[in-house]
Amino acid sequence: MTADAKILSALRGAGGTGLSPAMLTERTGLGAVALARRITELRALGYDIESTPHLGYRLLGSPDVLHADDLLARLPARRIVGRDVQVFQQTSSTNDVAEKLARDGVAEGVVIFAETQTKGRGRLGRKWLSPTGQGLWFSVLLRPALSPVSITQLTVAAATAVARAIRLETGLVPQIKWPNDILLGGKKVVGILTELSAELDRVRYVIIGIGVDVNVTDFPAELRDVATSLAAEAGKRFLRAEIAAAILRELDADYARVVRGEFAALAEEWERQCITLGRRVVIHIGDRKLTGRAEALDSDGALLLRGDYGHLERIIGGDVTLEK
Ligand code: BT5
Repeated sequence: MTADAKILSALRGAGGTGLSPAMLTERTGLGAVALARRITELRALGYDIESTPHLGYRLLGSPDVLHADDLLARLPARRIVGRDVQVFQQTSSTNDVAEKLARDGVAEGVVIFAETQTKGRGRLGRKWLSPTGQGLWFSVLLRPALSPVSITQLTVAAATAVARAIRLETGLVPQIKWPNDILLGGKKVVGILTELSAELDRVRYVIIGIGVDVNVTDFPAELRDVATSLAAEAGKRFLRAEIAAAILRELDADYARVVRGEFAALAEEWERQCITLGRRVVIHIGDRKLTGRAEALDSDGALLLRGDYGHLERIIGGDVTLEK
């Protein structure tokens, strides 16, 4: 842990009680001079750190900025997802940054955030809007020992984890639309883009890119009817670092479940929140158009579609429209 992460984590742990300079020095292992310097820097970043002779240091407020040390300080000690966190002010796409790290041989678990993306993307080259400072635009690098056909398990795990984190942090009740959308009130609030590099029977790495509209208030006209944000649904803004940390904690837990082979339990939680299953759907896959009833997930995370003539088809990707 970096010095800033240690300070923030110690202060957060102490809550309203505060910590004397001596205790903070002891908890962080920093000397008094270094500690004072770091506190000045953190205040300059917008952290409201009070210091009084009586209560010592207290963290009264955090700014709505993404700061790698702050995010690290909010994560559990033992973890894979969020092992390392990097924050960029601007990138083309966080998936591109993560991919470069993957090719350089960086270990799994690193998470790349950007305050904005100039080329945020969805599936099939679609654009992903990433307004500065208003959402969470990030990518997680993973190296699971899964076969390429099972990779949809990770998209399902990611959607389940993000939906759970949103529920826990905001009280809102998200719905999942197979394979990669999370909706609130029928509008998209999260998009997930899973990209992988694989050989025939072995995954080299997977990058899970996640976009969460946290405090986006002003969507462009073409998205207004289809997109929403946590703030718009809850009627109040959220501190992005809190939502981010909750998502990383849940992602870490669910990634561990997939790696341990406990996908079935995860899929049950997913199915309870899924609005696709049991519905008549139209699925576009490239030029193909399929219609039928979305019946279930299979053990790899693929969607089983019961076609109009009774046959069962296994779908691993595509654009789903729910029929009324
Ligand atoms: C997705 O694609 O939903 C995957 C989006 C993944 C975005 C993350 S952000 C971090 C990482 N870095 C990236 O470059 N990407 C990932 P798809 O299912 O194809 O949906 C794309 C469609 O969603 C667009 O065509 C728009 O209609 C809509 N859309 C674009 N921006 C949006 C936003 N901010 N909120 C809600 N909907 C949006």
